[in-house]
This record gives sequence, structure tokens and C-alpha cells, in this order.
Amino acid sequence: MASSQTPIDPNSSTNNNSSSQQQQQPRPLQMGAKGAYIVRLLMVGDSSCGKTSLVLRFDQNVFSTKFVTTIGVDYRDKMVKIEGAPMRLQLWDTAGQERFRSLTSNFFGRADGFVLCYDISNRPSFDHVIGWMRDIKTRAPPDCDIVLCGNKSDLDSDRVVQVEEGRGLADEYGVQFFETSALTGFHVEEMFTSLATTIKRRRIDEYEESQGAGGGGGMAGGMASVSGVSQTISLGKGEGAPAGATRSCC
Ligand SMILES: Nc1nc2c(ncn2[C@@H]2O[C@H](COP(=O)(O)OP(=O)(O)OP(=O)(O)O)[C@@H](O)[C@H]2O)c(=O)[nH]1
Ligand SMILES: [Mg+2]
Repeated sequence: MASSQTPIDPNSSTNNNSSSQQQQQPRPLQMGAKGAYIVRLLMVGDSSCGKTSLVLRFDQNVFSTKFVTTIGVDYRDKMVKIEGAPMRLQLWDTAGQERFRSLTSNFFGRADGFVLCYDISNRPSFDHVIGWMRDIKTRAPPDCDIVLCGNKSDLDSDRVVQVEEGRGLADEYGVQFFETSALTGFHVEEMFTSLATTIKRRRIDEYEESQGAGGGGGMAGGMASVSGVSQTISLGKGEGAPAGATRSCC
């Protein structure tokens, strides 16, 4: 697990505007030095919707009510095992503030997946999802996967964005949808695991099948699991029914 406030220069990225990426075939996932697939996930969305809090809940199982706005891009990584496949999730936690937009959008070109967040108690953050999605479509690889994430589901009494609106917008874009709470932990692990599983199936299993190597590359099937060091504090896991997940992909 690693954390840094200094972003690695992403400008060596490939971009979906290049004609070489117009093909239908998804790219294979890159294999890292330690035999784990590298999955680059970007956290995007308006400032204060809870991107950093979601990453910290997922990575370390902690939560703070203190708001420390992200400057530029923060980075963490987390090892997980998805259906038998070891994957290093690189979590790029971008700043939501407008003044960092040109910096953070430079990172889009190398993403494998996006967690596009809004705050269910903040209508503008939901309205801005369209703009975020436009940026992703413009700058990110066409085979990346996206999850739309309505965070702060614990603030139900302050809710201004209904679950159906979030799910409806996700359906329009054909992406996965979750409501989460970084505060309670509700659906946080499920959301990251679901995104990683979608990426794994398309970028490992389907790719290998298309190459005639057989599905899964010999990896054991089964439930996705998450491993790694986690620090537990006494905040209960969330309860309630899933907000639902729909199809993926951009
Ligand atoms: N009630 C509640 N508060 C949350 C939740 N997630 C985050 N917060 C609070 O919302 C504030 C902003 O959270 P951050 O995670 O820093 O927001 P961010 O999206 O990373 O913001 P930027 O870094 O500026 O883009 C903090 O005070 C958090 O404690 C949640 O699920 N429920
Ligand atoms: Mg942040």
C-alpha cells in the first residue's frame, strides 16, 4: 500500500483520440513486476463529494469528518484478488476543484476505470456529472469502465438526488451505479470490487478468449475478494439493500 501527494507525470499516456484505438478489441491489462495486473482507477467528481473519503474507507477502513481538500492528485494502491486474479488497484484520487481541472484531466488518458462521484445531498454535484462524463469520453480510452457513485447515502434526511435519478442517469450512459457512504462503509467495497471485476472480465478473460487462450487464463473462478492491510475503527458497516448496479463500460 502506498500513498503520495506527488503525482507521477501521466503525459506519456495514450489517448482515445488516436486512430489506433478505434478498434473494438479492449486492450489487455498490463502485468506488473510482482505478477499482479495493474488497474488504474481514477476518482473524479466535484470537490467535497467524498472521493478521498471513499478511497480511505476502501484502503484503510477509516473515516474523518475533517475536510482536507485534495491538491492536484493523490495516489494509493491496494492489492486485491478478483476471481482468482491478483490485481494491483492504483487509486488516483483527483482534486475536484475547478482550478486543478487541466492538471487532473491529464491523467484520464491512461485510466482503466473511473469512479465518478457526486454527493446525494448536493444537487450541483449531480448536475455536473454530465460535464465529468463528457471529459471522460473525450480524454479517456474507449475501453475504460465507469461506475457512477452517489456518495453520502447516510445523509438521507438531506437527500436532494433520489436513487432513481442516479440509477436513471447511469442507465443512460450504460455504466454501473452504486450509492455509497464513506462514513458508514455502505457499499464502498462492493463498488470498487464490482468495477474491478468488470475490468477483469473484459480486459483479462474476454481478451484471452479472443486470443484463443481460453477463458480466465487458468485462473480460478469464484467470488471476488479483497486483501490487504486494513485498519479498523469502530464504525459500523452500512446496511440496507443495494442501490443496484447496471451495465458497465464507456
Ligand atoms: N456524511 C458523510 N460525509 C462524508 C461522506 N464522505 C465524505 N464526507 C465528508 O465530506 C467532506 C469532503 O470529503 P472528501 O473526501 O475530502 O471530498 P473530496 O471529493 O475528496 O473533495 P476534493 O478533494 O476537494 O475534491 C469531508 O468533510 C468528509 O468527512 C459520507 O459518506 N457521508
Ligand atoms: Mg479529495
